Order: sequence, then C-alpha cells, then structure tokens
Amino acid sequence: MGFSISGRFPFLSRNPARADLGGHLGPITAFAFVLTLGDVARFKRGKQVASYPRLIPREIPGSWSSTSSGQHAVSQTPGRTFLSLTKLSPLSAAMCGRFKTASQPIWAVMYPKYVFCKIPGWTTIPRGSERTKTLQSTSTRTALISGITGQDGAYLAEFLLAKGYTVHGIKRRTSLFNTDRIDHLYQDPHISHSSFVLHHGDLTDSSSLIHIVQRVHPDEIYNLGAQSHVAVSFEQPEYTANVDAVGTLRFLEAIRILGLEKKTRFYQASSSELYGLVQETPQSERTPFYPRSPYAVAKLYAHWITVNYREAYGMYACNGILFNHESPTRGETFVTRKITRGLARIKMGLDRCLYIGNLGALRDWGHARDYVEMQWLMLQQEEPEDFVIATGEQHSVREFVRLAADLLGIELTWTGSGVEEKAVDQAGKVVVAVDRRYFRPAEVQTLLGDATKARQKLGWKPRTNFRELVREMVQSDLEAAEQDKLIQESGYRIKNHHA
Ligand code: NDP
Ligand code: GDR
Repeated sequence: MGFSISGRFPFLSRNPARADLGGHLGPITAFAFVLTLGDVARFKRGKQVASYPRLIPREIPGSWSSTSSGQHAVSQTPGRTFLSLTKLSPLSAAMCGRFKTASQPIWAVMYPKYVFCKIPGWTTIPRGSERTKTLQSTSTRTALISGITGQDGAYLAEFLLAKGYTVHGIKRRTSLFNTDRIDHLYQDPHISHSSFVLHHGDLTDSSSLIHIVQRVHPDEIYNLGAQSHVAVSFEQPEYTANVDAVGTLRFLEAIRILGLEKKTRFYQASSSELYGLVQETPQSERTPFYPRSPYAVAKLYAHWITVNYREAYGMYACNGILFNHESPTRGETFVTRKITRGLARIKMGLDRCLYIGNLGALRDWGHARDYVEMQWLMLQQEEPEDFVIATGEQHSVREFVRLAADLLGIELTWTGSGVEEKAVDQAGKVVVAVDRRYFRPAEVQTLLGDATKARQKLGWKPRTNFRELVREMVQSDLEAAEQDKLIQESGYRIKNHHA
C-alpha cells in the first residue's frame, strides 16, 4: 500500500529523491528537502533504503529515538530536531491541517514537526495563507541577501533571522564601516554555527558571486543590491547598468553555473520606476513599462532577465515590483529622509534651510518593514510570479513636507510657485526652498500602485499608514538631532555630513 509524497518546496516537487522505504511503507517520493541540509545530505537521489527504522540512525547524525511501536523517530542534536518521520493516523493528519480527508494511515515526512508534503489528488492549503504560514518551518533554511547593508537588506535580514533562517549577506568593500543598519544583528564569526554571516562581494564581480553562492548553497537569494538612487544614475549611468542590470544577470548565472536552478529561489528587487512615464493609473502587473532614467532602464533589464531565466530554465525566480518604501533608516538623500532629517535639524537649530527639488512629485509611499515581508512571501508560493506591492495611496512631496513640519510643531507658510516656491516658519525665516539642482533630467511625476494581486494571493495588507510612517521617521530624526544638540551644547563638535 504505497503512495507518493511530493513536496511543496521547489526542491521537493521538482527534484524528488526517490527513497524506497521498504515493505509496509512502499515507495515514497520525497525528502529532497533534506538534501538542502548539509547534515542529512546522504538522502541521495535514488538511494534504496531497506526499512524505515534502520534508515534513520544510519543516515542522519544526532541521537535517534523512536517510540515502542516504531512509528515515530526523531533525530536530534542538542537543542535541535533535524528530521522526524511519523506515521500519522487519519485523525492526526487532519489535525495537521494539511489534508482534507484521509481514509488510510499516512506516512509523512515532518520537519521538524510540521508536515511538508502533499498527496496527489488531495486538497492542500495554499502556501502563503494564514494556516500554511503557521505550518511552515523555516528553521533550517538559508538565505543569501545582496545589499544587506541597505535599508531593505537590514529589515529583511532581521525578519528572516526571526523566522529561524541562517542569513548570509553580501557586503561590498568600503573604506569605512558602513554596517550601521545591521550592527544589531552582528554575530561574532569566531563563534561556530553563527546564523548571520557576512561575505565580501560585489555585483560587478561574477567570481565573488559564484564563490559565495557555492559556499552558501542558499535556498533563497534576495537580490537587493543596487545603485538605487535615481538622480545619481544620471551621473553614473554605466556603473548603474553594470550593478543593477548585469549584476542581476551575474547572480542568475551563478545559480545556473552551480546547477542550483531547482534548489535556489531568486527574488529580484524590481521597481515602480519601471512605469516612469505612466501609461495608466493605477499601475498593476499588467501596466506597460516606460522607464525614465538610467536606473529604471537598468532595472527593466534586470526585471526581464529574471522573467527570462524563469521561463527558459524553469527557475523559481520572481520580481517584486515595489513602490517607494521608507523608514527611519532610509538613505539620507532620498526625499523622505532628507525632509524628516532636515526639518528635525532645523527644529533643533542645527540647520537653517531645507533645499528641495520637485515638490509636486507624487508617490505611493509605504513602510519598508511591511514590504520585506512580501519579498519573503513571494518566494513561498507554489509557482514563481511577479507582484506589485504598494499602498494604493498617493501623496506629493509637498504634502510630506507639510506633515513632517506639522509633527515637529513648525508652522509653515507657503509662497511663490515653481522654483520660487518657499515656506517660512513662524519667525518668518525661510526653512524650505526649491533648488533646481535637485531636478532630474527626466522626471517621474506620478506613481500609484494597484496591489490587488498581492492582496489576493499573498494576503498583502500594509500595516503602516502614511501618517504613521512620517511620524516614525520624524521621531527618529528628532531624537538624533536632540543628541547632536546636546553634544554641541556640551562643547563638542558634531558631524554634519552635508554642511
Ligand atoms: P539602498 O540604497 O538602501 O541599499 C542598496 C544596497 O546595495 C546597499 O547595501 C549597497 O551597499 C548595495 N550595493 C550597491 N552597489 C553594490 C554593488 N556594486 N555590489 C554589491 N552591493 C551593492 O536600497 P534599498 O534598501 O532602499 O532598496 C533595496 C533594493 O530595492 C534596491 O535594489 C532598490 O533599487 C530596490 N527598490 C527600492 C525601493 C525603495 O523604495 N526603497 C523601491 C523599489 C525597488 P552600500 O551600503 O555599500 O552602499
Ligand atoms: P525615487 O525616490 O526617485 O522615487 O526612487 P526619491 O526619494 O529620490 O525621489 C522621490 C521624488 O521626490 C522628488 N524630489 C526629490 N528627490 C530627492 N532625492 N531629493 C530631493 O531633494 C527631491 N526633491 C524632490 C524626486 O524628483 C522624485 O520625484 C526611489 C528609490 O528607492 C529607487 O531605488 C526605487 O526604485 C524607487 O524609489 C521606487
């Protein structure tokens, strides 16, 4: 009475290892996921194993225990369960929530305590739904993040570590420490079994990417690394193309060269900048692209090469078309952070005026913390697909300035228009002024996302609204400005990078 179990993970469903567990069990097609664990790598494709109880101690390290009936066995090293095989009754299987009905006992692979299998013809709960989320175990998965020192990289690393992942990050060489955003996650590399590991590498350097992917053998790659500043891309178009476009290709090729197409899932940080001169409003996955900067053109290549590798090589590769997302750790030269930091410093008397570009630009702003969760969820689906992530709410740069000033208790009075537009405070001092140098050769005037697909398939619902986002950023920058003020008043010099 045998049946086939095939997995919900890519490595399970597309790379099934057949292990005949013998006699009463019959053939089981499964376990490929254990191949992803270095510790249990001896579950080789096609390996014949005589019987289940004998299989375990021989094949998997750790101490094994089994119940007197021989129906349950667990491999453990101190504090960690590697794999357990359990014979489930129909009742307990149903309680696992995986199977709708069962008229026979089910042999299932459980890891470490959740069932990761699907029986053909039976209904399973779609991955990504609330129920499935609670059933997934991520405690042995390995993620590799490029751009780990960036805003999203840091939030994502924190998120994945909390899920039990081992997180590897690629950090490019810099002459100074630039790990502020991830210092709280740092683990001493001299301690064995560190779950947070940094590697020197660069998206312009194939060899470094290949070596890192070879060493890490990641289950998931998040390609967040990029020259991500749109205005800078006009000044450094070739470099931007090299990192943002060809860098993505290098990563995909690294996966292919190493034969990891069926194991490693790939997330590409695609962008709402692809819509550029928008062809319809709001923008969804079906809206045609019209990029308006070297950055957007480079990201367009990255977007399509990701789709192409998915279609050509059957890779689990997908694009998250993310609209602007911000946070207190947003880079200081993006407009939102520039505003909250600038106004907070003005409030504390550390700066005089905030010079800004196009105040009329409209954006769909969300919180980075909410968005990285969607990056992860995109890699947990049955099939790889591209998703728009956006709040569906639009505000102008001017509105952002107004709200930030309001939260800081700065009363603004606006005068003039175009390059003459200014805002003065209660004392009549000009605190906001337009400076043409921040205009772009080609502007993206308006972006508004339609995330219906993500809402339906990923359960996407932004947790942080516009006002809360601005408040969080203002509060954080005000604290930093207050510290600087205190230092200054105590007779010490403070750093002002842009003075
Ligand atoms: P950041 O600019 O904060 O971070 C970019 C990261 O990429 C940094 O860690 C940076 O390293 C790294 N990086 C830059 N060049 C290279 C290189 N040559 N090799 C390796 N790493 C490199 O961006 P975000 O975190 O905001 O964005 C993450 C990704 O998402 C980017 O690809 C961005 O284009 C994209 N995106 C962002 C959106 C947003 O609103 N934030 C919206 C849509 C897409 P270092 O710290 O050394 O500079
Ligand atoms: P964006 O973000 O170009 O949308 O790219 P940014 O915050 O730089 O600009 C948003 C809008 O504000 C206008 N603006 C200014 N921008 C900056 N940086 N500085 C200013 O002084 C200023 N004044 C007005 C801009 O012209 C623009 O219209 C971000 C990046 O994170 C990309 O990597 C990502 O792909 C997109 O968001 C989605």
